[in-house]
Amino acid sequence: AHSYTKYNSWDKVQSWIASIASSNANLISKQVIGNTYEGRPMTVLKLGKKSSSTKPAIFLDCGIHAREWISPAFCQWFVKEALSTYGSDSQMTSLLNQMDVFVLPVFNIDGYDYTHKSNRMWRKTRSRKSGSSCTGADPNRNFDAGWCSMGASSNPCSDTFCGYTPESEIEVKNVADFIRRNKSIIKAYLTIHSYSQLLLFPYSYTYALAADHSELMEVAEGASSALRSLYGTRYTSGPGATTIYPAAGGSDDWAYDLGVKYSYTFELRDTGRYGFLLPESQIKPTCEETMLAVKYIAAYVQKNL
Ligand code: 0X9
Ligand code: ZN
Ligand code: ZN
Repeated sequence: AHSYTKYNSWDKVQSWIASIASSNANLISKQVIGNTYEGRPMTVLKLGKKSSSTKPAIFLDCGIHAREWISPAFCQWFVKEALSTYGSDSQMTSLLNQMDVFVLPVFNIDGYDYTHKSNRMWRKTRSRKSGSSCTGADPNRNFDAGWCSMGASSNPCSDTFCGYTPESEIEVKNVADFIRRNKSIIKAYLTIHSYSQLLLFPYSYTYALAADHSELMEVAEGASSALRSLYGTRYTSGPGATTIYPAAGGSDDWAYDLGVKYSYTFELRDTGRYGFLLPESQIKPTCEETMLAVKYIAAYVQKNL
């Protein structure tokens, strides 16, 4: 059965998506934005109170990298918390009254499924191309942002293979098309990874500072202190290139250059003791503390609409 405190297989996440949407029709609608390479439907949940006018929105995705299991766990937690606190938590109520939150619970579904069935440490998509014996590209090197210029590999066998062209991975194309289509309403882009306890923002494809560097840093610092207030978990904030490493083709840089100012990459727990193999006992505390950071950013965005 599905559990918020376990790492659910794709089959369980998929049936959870169907049931949570059908039992909360007042606050959730869903739309398929395309299929993965292996044909699985990519479903975006739209959370928010229905309104006659178009609402500004936040886009949240999880599971770009297959082995980072705490990430899809967070998106599921976020949906549950949003539904269960709407009407009682004043911030969540006001957020979902005024804005919509688009949630893509698992971005790289084929890879996620593969980590459950074959190779726990798989990172990339599962696409194949004739002429190469290696499978998959790194979806976070496949966006059209300084594509493959640094911190990415053109070797199809590398874990950071940038793909044959920008958006060659159908999952990346589906998400990029969705964000382009909704560009006028999307005010923030949040993407959840693990691990290292970092809150990153553009740029990663260059050492140049983003035009909004100071504001992005201030909001990141506020979000990190909100996160720390619960269990003392320490996060470092900063631009990707200098805070983790330079790496082109990432979703955060792409969204920012498209015009989505509040673009952040979370690297959740831990700092390496368990790494990608974070025990299930840490799902609840990790998600609860991360909620505070996400809600901090959402409140800031809402206040500055
Ligand atoms: O390398 C990545 O894609 C991310 N780290 S991870 O360990 N989860 O793989 C960091 C992404 C930071 N942003 C960009 N490089 N654009
Ligand atoms: Zn990642
Ligand atoms: Zn809670």
